[in-house]
Amino acid sequence: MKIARIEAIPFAIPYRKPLRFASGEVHTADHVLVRVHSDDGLVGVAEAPPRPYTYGETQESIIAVIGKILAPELVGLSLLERETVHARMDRTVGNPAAKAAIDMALWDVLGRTLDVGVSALLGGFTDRMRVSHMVGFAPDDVMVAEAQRVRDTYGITTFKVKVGRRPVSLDVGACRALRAALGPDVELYVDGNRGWTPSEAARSLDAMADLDLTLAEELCPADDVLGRRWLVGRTGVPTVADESATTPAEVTRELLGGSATMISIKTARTGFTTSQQILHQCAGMGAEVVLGNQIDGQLGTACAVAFGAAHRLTARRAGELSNFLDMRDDLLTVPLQISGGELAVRTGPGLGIEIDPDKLAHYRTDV
Ligand code: MUC
Ligand code: MG
Repeated sequence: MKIARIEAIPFAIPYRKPLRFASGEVHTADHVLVRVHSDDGLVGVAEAPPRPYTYGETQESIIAVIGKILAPELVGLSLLERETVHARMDRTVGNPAAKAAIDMALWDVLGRTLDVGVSALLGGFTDRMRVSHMVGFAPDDVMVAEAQRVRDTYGITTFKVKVGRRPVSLDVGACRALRAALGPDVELYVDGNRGWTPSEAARSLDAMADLDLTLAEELCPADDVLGRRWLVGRTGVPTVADESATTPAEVTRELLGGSATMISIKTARTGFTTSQQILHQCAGMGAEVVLGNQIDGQLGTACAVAFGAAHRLTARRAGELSNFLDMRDDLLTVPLQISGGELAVRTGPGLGIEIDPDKLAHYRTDV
């Protein structure tokens, strides 16, 4: 039951269409497959999606930090020594996606070793989540057509609309077009990826006051703590901290400082162990959470739904679990399926998924 070897394998899968948002755009999933091998011959997997514009990580940096720093510290530890695993990883600052993928792959191999599903090990609250779909920047009619297609094909009725452009009327117009086309029964919320100043954010929320937006995520720069606190005091829309709350310490600052009222939990950056820590922090402080998406592929999404369904607080509202639909292909032997607006947790030990060796051979970029 010991960690025998940790691999970090780069792969690249193109998107059908790019996802565009205020802090960047994604055309290809240049991710890293992390495999943790146990000395019993079992293998746990997870994926690390680099988001340079948010955390400074790249595919190359993730491979380097795992290969040169993290893996050598962890090989030889028992799969059950999770506190020691984290104490050793925490000697190195930053690198959230690299650490998160190691953490989740460790849970996967632990589940396989014990012959138990990871979601059951984490909390086992339910076996599925409602899905929220993210709509990126495009002309209004294209955004509307995408939302309608996703609703009609997958039964999804919750949409996160990317905002944060200038002039702000671009996004106000897009949200207005979406509400008009989709009607009152869909849930709409917005994510600015730090694109607006507090005054632009306030003006935009005022201009959209009749659109019944349920949440406003990270509209302003993450470091603009006072500006974001001013915005919270001025709007009735709950404000979600995403890039400003990437660690338990930042979550404390956001909630106690009053610069956000809710927290986005992303397994791609805090794995299962630290996401649970954040979740318990939020539960203790009476703050709601959203299960977010770091533009994950199917493997990352399988991890996210395993976590989200495992806990009451994350399962309460739709999780952001559909970005993989924009990818041309993926690595799993059995693809994830969203239907009736829901995604089910995979059954089977660990994460309940297998990597297709032919697909990996095709998409890996290191051979
Ligand atoms: C989100 O919630 O911001 C966009 C960039 C990123 O890191 O995640 C996505 C979605
Ligand atoms: Mg966000």
